Amino acid sequence: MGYKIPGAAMDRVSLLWRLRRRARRGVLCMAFFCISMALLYALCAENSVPVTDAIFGVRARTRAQPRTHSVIKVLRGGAKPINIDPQKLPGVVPGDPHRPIPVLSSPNHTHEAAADTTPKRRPRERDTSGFFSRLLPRPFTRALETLFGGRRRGDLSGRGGDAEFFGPHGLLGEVWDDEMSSNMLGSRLRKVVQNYQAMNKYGVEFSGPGGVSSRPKLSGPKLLCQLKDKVEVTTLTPDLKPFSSLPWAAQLPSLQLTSELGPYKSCAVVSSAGSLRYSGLGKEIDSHDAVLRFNAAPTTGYEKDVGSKTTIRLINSQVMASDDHRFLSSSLYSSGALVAWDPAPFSADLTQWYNRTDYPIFTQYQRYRRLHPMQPFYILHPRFEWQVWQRIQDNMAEPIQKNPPSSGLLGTVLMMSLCEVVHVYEFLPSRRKTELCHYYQRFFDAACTLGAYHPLLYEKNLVKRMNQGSDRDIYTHGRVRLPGFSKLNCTQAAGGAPTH
Ligand code: NCC
Repeated sequence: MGYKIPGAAMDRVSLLWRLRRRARRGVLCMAFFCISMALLYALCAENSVPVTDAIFGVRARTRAQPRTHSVIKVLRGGAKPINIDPQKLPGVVPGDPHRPIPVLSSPNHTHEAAADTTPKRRPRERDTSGFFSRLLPRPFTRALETLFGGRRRGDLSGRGGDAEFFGPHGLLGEVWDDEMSSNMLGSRLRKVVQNYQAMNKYGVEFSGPGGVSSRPKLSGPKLLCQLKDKVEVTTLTPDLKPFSSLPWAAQLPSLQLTSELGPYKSCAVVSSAGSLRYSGLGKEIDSHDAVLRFNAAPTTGYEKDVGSKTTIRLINSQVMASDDHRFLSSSLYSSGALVAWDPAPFSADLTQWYNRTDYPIFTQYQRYRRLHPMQPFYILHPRFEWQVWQRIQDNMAEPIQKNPPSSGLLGTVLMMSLCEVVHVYEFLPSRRKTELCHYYQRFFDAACTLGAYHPLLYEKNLVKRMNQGSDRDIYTHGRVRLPGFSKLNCTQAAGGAPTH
């Protein structure tokens, strides 16, 4: 007679068996979910779409940083395109203007002040790829890197996250090399820069004698004289067409900025770079006769590093138009004189530009003037931005992005026309170089320092060539010294400069 399992025990066995089967299914489902997530990430990373955006539609960001999902909304026509031009975001791979791809920027970075103060050149490249990366296909290693936190700094600078640009052994070296080229960038950022080089949103027409690569490299003094001779810092006045026939023309200052501001003896231009953090440069910056700052860069809370004096604030039209910056209501913009600029088509006259500004600079200008009629507020003539652009392109061995220079270089040239000597801080990164975009935000993106939309890489080459200070000053203070135009004697130096 066989052993008979009692009914209750039978139920328990089958219950246990069912539970084990469910647990097995659960584990299988979890594994499937994890693998799908990893694959999804791998796909997103390959296509440079932030995975958090792909999954949640939102990405951790700081207040002033444009939202990636708003970019997507703009592309779908779900938001007013006026406020965000996705093509100008630092980490955007341009190409198809209707489908720009945001580049994944490295989400994590610990700020470190370098202890070593000896300027030495570091090795250009480092292979830090691990055991798994050699064994597994790239998408899987990317997924593993993400899951275990390996995909961090240096991602934008390319080579699949292995290259490091800003660290103590970074590709940037100790002091900016004035022959930096887009070929030295990692694959992701190189792609961004090269796409912008090919794109021509503003209809730039430029062909120098003999092609860009055959031009001789000019000495610093010759470059400075070229800049002085060929660039004119002009601002809009009410007598200019089409403004002369517009009812609000009287809001424009009747005199040029250069005849109303300055001359100053010693000036500071404070870039907004993350490397200003923990710099302790505040006192030195404030000791200058005039200080120029950019866009929404604050001083409150950062006095020790960036000082508190603001004589001029140069703002781009995006800042004026974006809700995030509260241009009309924030007290940030109320000290010193304001100077605004907007990217104009290369060959447009003022009327054409007036009807086709990148951002609604004139509407915002009128509104601001009504609220703050006593504050000096100038608008740069768009000719100025393209004259500066031509100086950069003319002196580089490769085609640069066909977009206007960054506010950083525009502000530097503006100050050179007002001051006897100009000190530019952290435009050429010091030993504190970091992927931190701005000293006032927790957002990391190599493009902020190396350029994406703006030809920033080449602007920095030009400034390095013109620098009259020492490499040590750059390394320790991020400080460049440039002479003001009034102090340049160009009759001799400009003699050998090529004429264009
Ligand atoms: O970032 P931004 O510039 O305001 O910085 C001012 C100038 O400082 C120099 N800089 C900045 C950061 C960094 N890591 N390295 C640097 O050398 C640059 O010379 C820069 O011009 C601009 O040029 O107007 C820019 O403005 C921002 C943005 O519009 C404002 O900050 C407001 O949010 C642009 N960013 C985006 O469009 C997202 C930036 O590309 C250029």
